[in-house]
Amino acid sequence: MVKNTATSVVTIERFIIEQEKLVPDATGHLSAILYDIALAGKMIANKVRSAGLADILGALNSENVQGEIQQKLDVFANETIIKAMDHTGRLCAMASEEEPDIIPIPDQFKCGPYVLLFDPLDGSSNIDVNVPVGTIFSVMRKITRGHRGEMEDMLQPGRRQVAAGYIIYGSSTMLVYTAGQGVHGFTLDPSIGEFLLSHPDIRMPARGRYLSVNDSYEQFWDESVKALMRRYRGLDGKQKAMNVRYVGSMVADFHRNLLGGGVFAYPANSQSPRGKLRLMYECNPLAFICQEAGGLAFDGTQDILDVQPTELHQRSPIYIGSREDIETARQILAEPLVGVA
Ligand code: P6P
Repeated sequence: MVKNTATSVVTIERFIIEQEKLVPDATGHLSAILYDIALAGKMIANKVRSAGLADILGALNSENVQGEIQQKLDVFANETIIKAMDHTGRLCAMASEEEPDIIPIPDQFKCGPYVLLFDPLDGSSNIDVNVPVGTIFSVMRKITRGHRGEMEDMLQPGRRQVAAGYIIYGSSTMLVYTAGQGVHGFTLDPSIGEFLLSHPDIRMPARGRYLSVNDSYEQFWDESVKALMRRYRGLDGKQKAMNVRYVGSMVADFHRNLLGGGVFAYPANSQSPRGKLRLMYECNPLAFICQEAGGLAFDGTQDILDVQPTELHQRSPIYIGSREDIETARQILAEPLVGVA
């Protein structure tokens, strides 16, 4: 008798097709975008893994639109994603953290019904010291008339995202995404070059163990933020102290909190009144994932996903993570502080 050798191995391709069947009017464009991003992720992972050997570590003598020194891997990751996506006929435009304006689809290629926004390599200043970095992406439908994507197609509130995800180049390479039907994680098996389903239907614990914040900015926070951090640290006696874990790479900090529960906070401060992190391709995609996993994300006054963007590279304060911990932030940041003028 032939032994059933079928394995329970589920590749990301198979999973995406199964998910597509849940959407009656699916055209296959979004599924194809997700495959293509997975391919780009494998190519970037390959370079990140060997960065210490190839001549691809270190900085270029160039700055990106954020005024940040570009790392060689930043530019490689940016170009890899653009080349993987610009000819497929799924997108009408792209936007990247590394590029000042929207990236049009070359004339020789067809345009499609979606836009892609991405941070090709978030946390890249950590590359040379082998700290995990990540690619973050966000997909929305085109809303303007005509074939070509326009800025208005990009500047939609995060609630309009149809898919979002990240690839974390850590101890293993993982792709985590949502298309509105839960959050699912895939681990790259380098021996076969496939992302395999390893974390189906991720749910974020309602209350977290970890607090991720760079408190070297404490002197610049307003009093309500200081009160919130005292609460998280158990210093006002109202809750158990959270463990502080701060990698300085948002994808790494977020991923740990997604799986283990916790809060990542990058508050506004007097030096950076709108915080540091970018709304369109850091805060929005991670907020969509977080919400789909049962968590919350807000900017200190409103849900991140409700913010109406006005600029492609605008920054936003962010408090993102376990639902109950973010509700605590809402309460404390909304309270008029007693005894403070
Ligand atoms: P700071 C990396 O540069 C990044 O954009 C995020 O990945 C990270 O969470 C944050 O900045 C770290 O910023 O000011 O704490 O170094």
